[in-house]
Amino acid sequence: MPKQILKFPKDFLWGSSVSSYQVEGGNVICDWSEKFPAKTACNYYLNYEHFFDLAKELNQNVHRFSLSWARIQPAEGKFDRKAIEHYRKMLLALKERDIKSMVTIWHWTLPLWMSEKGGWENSKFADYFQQYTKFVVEELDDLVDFWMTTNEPMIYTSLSYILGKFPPQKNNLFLAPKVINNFVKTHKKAYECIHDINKNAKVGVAQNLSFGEPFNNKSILNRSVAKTFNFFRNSLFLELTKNHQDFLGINYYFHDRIKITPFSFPFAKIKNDDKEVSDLNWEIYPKGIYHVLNNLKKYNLPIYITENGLADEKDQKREKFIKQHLRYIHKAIKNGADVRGYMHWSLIDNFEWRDGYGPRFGLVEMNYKDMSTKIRPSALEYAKICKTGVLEN
Ligand code: IFM
Repeated sequence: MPKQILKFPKDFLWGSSVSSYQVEGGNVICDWSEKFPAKTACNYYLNYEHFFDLAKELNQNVHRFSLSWARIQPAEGKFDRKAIEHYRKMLLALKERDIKSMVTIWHWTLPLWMSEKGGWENSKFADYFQQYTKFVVEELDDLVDFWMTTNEPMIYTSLSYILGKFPPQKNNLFLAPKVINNFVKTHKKAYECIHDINKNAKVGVAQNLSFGEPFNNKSILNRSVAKTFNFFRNSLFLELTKNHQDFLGINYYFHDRIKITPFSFPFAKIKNDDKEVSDLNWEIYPKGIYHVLNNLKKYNLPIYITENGLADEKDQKREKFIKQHLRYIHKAIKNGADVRGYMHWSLIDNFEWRDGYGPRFGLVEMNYKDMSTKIRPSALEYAKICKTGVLEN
């Protein structure tokens, strides 16, 4: 394609995302910590001013981070004032730097007491979550620009209850409907609770959406299996919660080509082209974000890309990755998708769950030995776009 100058809307938000367990450190005790301890992680809990300075230096005007339920409510009925005051300080530090805040109330880790009660399988989960939400929103709302109740409900359900990879490590497909139903109930209840406290609050969920397409477009069977895949993977949660979202938070990483063979039917095999991949072997498919965004136009809601990124230790692919995704986001905007912001995953290298500290997702490199940080060259390129709102591609 010839070189183009693409201008993003005037008030477009530019930034990056992190989550508490992946960056904070401080040996927090939760359902992950015994088997998969993050230890000191990036020491972000104590060193947040340094990371916010880096975000500012990189011209970012929005920062997405999450609260640690385990720190804020270490025991049932017990809220820790020190922890909540700490998060107030963080929010004030963002305000001082003129960086908007997007706060995820729950990003994948549970306090031990909640997981001992069965976590997301507990039929009263939404009530427990509402108590926690009420507390944090009453304490922090005056400083928060956007709330997100939860992160990637469908991915969590699949990794924790179907594939058995994340705590509580269950392999039971039959538990999935119960967990998804609890996510829907929990989100709706939290949404209402936030709006009872502040009727003008902006509330969403970070949803990980994939662009799923049939491997063989000519086959009716393949097309209908791909449609079913898309329904469960991308639409189900959205459809069930669409009246309880003020904006759509979209995490985009994946493109799936759905292939069926006589041996795989009725289940589809996911087959990718894998032409270009990240360090985690995830296919890089920027065009998919365009299709994902186009499919969201029907909801008539503002859209924020709340995650998009890749593991790329040598920083050889990140600049191109960002620019190509932005190009397709721009195209989707031109085509009517109301996209209002982009948050790269991630500001800094961090604890990539079961993959530990190997994968490097950061715009900023983290040296875990001496805890020093180094801005990667791609981050400087992204910073130019953040500053001007213009992509020269
Ligand atoms: O690191 C995760 C994040 O916690 C949720 N979304 C995907 C990221 C990359 O795997």
